Order: sequence, then structure tokens, then C-alpha cells
Amino acid sequence: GQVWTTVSSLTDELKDQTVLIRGRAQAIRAVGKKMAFLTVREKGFTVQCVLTVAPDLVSTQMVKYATAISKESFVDIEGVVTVPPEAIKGASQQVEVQVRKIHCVNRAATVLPINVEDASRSEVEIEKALEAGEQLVRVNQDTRLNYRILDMRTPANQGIFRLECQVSNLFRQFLLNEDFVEINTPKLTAGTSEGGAAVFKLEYKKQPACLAQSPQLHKQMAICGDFGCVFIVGPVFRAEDSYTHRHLCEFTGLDAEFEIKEHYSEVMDIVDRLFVGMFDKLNERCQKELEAIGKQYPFQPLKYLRKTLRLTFEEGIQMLKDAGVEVDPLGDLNTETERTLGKLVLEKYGTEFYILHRYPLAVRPFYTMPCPDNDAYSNSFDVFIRGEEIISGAQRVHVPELLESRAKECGIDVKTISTYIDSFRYGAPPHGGFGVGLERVVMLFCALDNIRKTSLFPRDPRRLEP
Ligand code: ATP
Ligand code: AMO
Repeated sequence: GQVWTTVSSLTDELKDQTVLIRGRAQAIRAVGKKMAFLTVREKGFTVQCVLTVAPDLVSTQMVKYATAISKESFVDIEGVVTVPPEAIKGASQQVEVQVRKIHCVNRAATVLPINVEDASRSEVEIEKALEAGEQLVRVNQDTRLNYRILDMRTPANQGIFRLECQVSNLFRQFLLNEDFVEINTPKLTAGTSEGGAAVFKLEYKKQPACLAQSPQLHKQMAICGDFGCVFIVGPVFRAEDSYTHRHLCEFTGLDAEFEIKEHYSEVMDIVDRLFVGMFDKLNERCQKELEAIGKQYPFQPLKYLRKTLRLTFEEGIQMLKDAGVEVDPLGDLNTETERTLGKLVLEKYGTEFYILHRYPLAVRPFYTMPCPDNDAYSNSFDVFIRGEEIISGAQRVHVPELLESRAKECGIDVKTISTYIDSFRYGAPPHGGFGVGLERVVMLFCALDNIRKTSLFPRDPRRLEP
């Protein structure tokens, strides 16, 4: 019948009250035999708990018991909230708990592969600590990922994955409000949707099959089935053959597809409203998360406009040319030129979030609608945050004959996608849509340097564990 208080809610409003908390023993420090400090952490929030030997407080045995608790063990603490005169370093909560009772609920091993406190520090804090001669182990990315459940406990990681939950939640809420229908599409497929080599092949009951590279074909088929507007949140598989900071072999795709009336700008309109609203709400609702992330990985808030900037691919090429960067006007942009363009756009328009549209047809997938006025270009777009792609979208070809010839031109074995192409023979409306990489949105919103930081259990060309 006791009432539990969360560590995050321990503020000076609870001064002099007795509280009961459960958390992990993050750090334990004895001061002589009569006093000990215990940092208790719960879901990334920390509070300093003080044990002081006194007749009506705690006994020397209790201090001994407390200092023997191994780091990361679960403890229950009953105590009184006090407000110390000075700021408390190394704890998120600015109050202390004067311990009356302490009980170790379950012990952690005494030797841990990662010290969560060390793993929570920023680069600057690590440098300072090392300069001050502190014993500290820098935790590298592989160690973090090998022992992800320990790494996950840092305040920054608690923030990152709670923020990620909000991104997919806001995507879903926005589209449900717009009368979209959430559907599920198969991840076991007969053929590729995005073409190229980046596909995981497998055997499906003696039949060759692949893991879905995107829900592309099935989301379009749902439009042929009269759902009007659909969306999908689910895993996407890409057999990436190189190791980069922004490619995973499995990521979470946020996909939408819907009928359009006149123009592919209707697709960009949805992207614009969805993302501007999403960024506003993230900044508003996730302040604690953003603060925790920024404390370990300092970053500037994303600069974005009320109405998202749209540039044509040709305008982008021109901006690059004017800056002395030579690019193929009908080729794709590489990672470096995308980043350069991002910088130029920021200088000229003051935004780090923008849409580049009317891409050359040759660099887009076969299902992309060519521009009616010039088929060297296409009714397609990419969306960038801080110079890196987070979304691809387009109007699609809804005429079966054109779809079939485009697939052939792109070297796709049309036999493997015949049911898809046939869907358009029974009448199909003009439509378009887009696909978002969830991990990329979070990575770039927070200016993180690596997509592995925003995937809970990343899968990359070298990693299939844990
Ligand atoms: P998607 O592949 O889904 O379109 P993306 O962000 O990977 O998303 P691409 O158009 O494939 O976009 O690639 C853009 C640029 O990123 C390429 O021109 C290339 O320079 C680089 N790139 C793409 N994939 C890889 C990879 N697997 N390894 C290294 N660089 C890559
Ligand atoms: P595209 O291939 O550009 O488009 O993928 C859509 C978005 O998914 C993300 N993404 C990735 N994220 C992590 N690791 C990867 N290997 C990876 N590859 C892509 C990016 C990208 O913008 N069917 C189309 C979408 C559409 O037109 O509706 C498609 O799959 O953020």
C-alpha cells in the first residue's frame, strides 16, 4: 500500500516529505564510516541519496550494507526530501533524499562491461575529467552496441529512444487525423521494389524470395484497392554493401501513399504540414529528452521555416555551380554535394529543412512518374535535414503500359512483379507518396553523427548481434 515516487518527479515541491523510490545504484561513495552518498537513477533521471549515521536516522550497519551494493543493482529507498543550499553536480534532480531505509532488491554483477556513469558523459566532460587525472574509461561505439542494454540506460539514450517513439507516434496521429488508413504489408516478397543489388535474398519454401526493400509495391496496390490514403510503419531491409554513418541493413520505414488530384505538389504539401507540425511538437513536448540528448551530444536546434522551402533540382544544381561545385545536371547528388547544398541553402534561405524536387528521371526508381513537360525529369522529390536525406517521394506511374516499359528500361525482371503491374490494368487513380527513414529523422533532428545511435539494436553489414 505504499506510494511510489519517480525520480524524475523529485523536486523542491516535495521538500520535507517522505518518499519511496526504486531505482538503480549508479554510484556509491562512503565518507568515513558515518556517511555515504548514493546516486540513484531511474529512466535516465538521477538523485543523490544521503545516508548519515544518527540515532533517529540510519545505523553504521546500514551504511556498510549500502556501500557494499554493486553498481546498477536495484534499490528501494525510503527517505525525506531536502533542498541543499548548493547545486548538486552529477544528478539531474536538484534535491536530496535523506535515507531512512534502504533495501537492495536485486544485485547486478560486480564487474560490468560498461560504467553507465562514464558512458553518459559528453566529449568535453571526458576531456576535463581526464585532465583532472580521473580514472575513466572512454566507451567506444562497438562496446556500447555489444552491451546495448547497459548503454541504453544513459540519459541521452533514454532521450533518443523516447524522442523516436514520439516521431513515429506523431507521424501516425497526423495521418489518422487526415483519414489515412494504417495497413500492414508483407516483408517476405517475390521481387525487389527499389531495384539494385541491395536486397536480401532467401528461400521461401523452395521458391526464390527477398526481404522487402520497402512497402512500395503493396502500398500502391492498396491504392488500386480503393483505400484512398494509406500508411505503413514497419521494418525495411537493405543489403547495404558498405559501412556508412547513415545506412542500416534494417531500418524503420514510415511510408504513406495516396490519391492525388492534379499535381505531385499535393504530396509535398502533406510532407510540409506533417513535418513542420512534428518539429514544433517535438520541441514543445520533448524538452526533457532534448535536454538529456544535448547534454551528452551538444547540438543546435533545427532551423526550419513555417512553410518548407521547395527548390527544383535544377535550381540546386545552379546553386552548386555558382559556388564552384561541378555536378552532372542529370546525375544523382553524392553525400558530399548534398551536404554542400545543405550549407548553401542554410546561408541563402536560413533553413536546415527543405525539399528538392523534379529530380532527373534516370536516378529515380522505375515507378516514378516522368515530368509531363520534359521526361528527362520526374515528378519526384527528396527531403533533407542538415544536408542529408530523410525522405524520398514522388508521383507514381499509374498507366500499366508505361509502368511495364519503365520497369524493363530499369533492368527489372517484370515476371517477379507481374501482380503489381497487373493491379494497374483494372483501373488506377493518379497517386503519389513518400517514405521516411525513422532513424534518420531522429539522427538529423538532433545532429547526431551516426545512425547507430538512433537504432536500438542496429543491423549493419558487420552487425547481427545483439
Ligand atoms: P536511398 O538509397 O534509399 O535512396 P540514400 O540516402 O542511401 O537513400 P541514395 O540515393 O541511395 O540515397 O544515395 C545518395 C548518395 O549516398 C549516393 O550517391 C552515394 O554517394 C551515397 N550512398 C548511398 N548508398 C551508399 C552506400 N551503401 N555506401 C556508401 N555510400 C552510399
Ligand atoms: P528510399 O529508398 O529513398 O525510398 O528510402 C526512403 C527513406 O528511407 C531511408 N533509408 C535508410 N535509412 C537507413 N538505412 C538505409 N539503408 C536507408 N535507405 C533508405 C532514408 C530514405 O529517404 N519507396 C521509396 C519511398 C517512396 O517513394 O515512397 C523508397 O524506398 O531516409
